[in-house]
Amino acid sequence: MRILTLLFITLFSFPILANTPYDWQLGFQEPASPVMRSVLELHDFVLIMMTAITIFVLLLIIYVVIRFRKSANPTPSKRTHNAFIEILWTGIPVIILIAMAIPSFKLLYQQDVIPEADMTVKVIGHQWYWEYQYPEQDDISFESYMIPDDELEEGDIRLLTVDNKLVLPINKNIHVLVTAGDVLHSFAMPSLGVKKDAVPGRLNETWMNIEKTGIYRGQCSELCGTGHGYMPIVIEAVSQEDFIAWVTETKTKLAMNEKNTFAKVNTE
Ligand SMILES: [Cu+2]
Repeated sequence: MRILTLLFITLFSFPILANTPYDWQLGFQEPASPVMRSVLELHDFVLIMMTAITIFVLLLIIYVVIRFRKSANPTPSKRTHNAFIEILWTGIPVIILIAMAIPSFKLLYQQDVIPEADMTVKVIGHQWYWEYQYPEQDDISFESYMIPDDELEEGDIRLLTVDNKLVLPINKNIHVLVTAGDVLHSFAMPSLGVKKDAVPGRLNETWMNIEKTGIYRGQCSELCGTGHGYMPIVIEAVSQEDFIAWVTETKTKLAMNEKNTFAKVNTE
């Protein structure tokens, strides 16, 4: 019983930092956008169906093994067809697949059709850092590099801390344009339900609506070279007022630094 309790605690304990991966994590990060909420719903639904089917098939196998074992059933039946059973095992899976396809298509459209956008942000993947541009905020543009291990400070998370975060307002439909400057990358934010390929010469688009303020962490999710594991994405979601204040502050910083090396300004 104690082992069971321990197992239960291990499997179902929720971390304090839900928007960040943690040791022995199972399952998803806490959803923080409507799309991720739907992803989680579909996942749970399909998982329940899968579990039920697996248990049903297992019970069926156990029943057959016991009921039709050689000693209990010495002369096996020679029957090869049973129309009723055949209709059942074709019809039921079809119904199950349709039941799963409907919510799946709904989710696909929810991710794909971009609602009226409140703002646009452009994300550019490079070997091996991200560049963020805010075309509607006077073309603010800066680069975001990972903080290497020897420069980490107390509380920083290894491989998931950057010098310049992508600052975004909460409760806004954010139109995200994704592209790359050199090779394939992928912009992925687990707790926001976003994963979009960054393709050189092509402009992909997606959207997100962040529901809570906080720090969200993601990583490049397309193998892009030796630095692939060292180009995390960190989003800082703030209130609308804080966002406006950040825009003003950043514009001043950029103006002071003609060559647009904002990354340097911020860490000095
Ligand atoms: Cu990459």
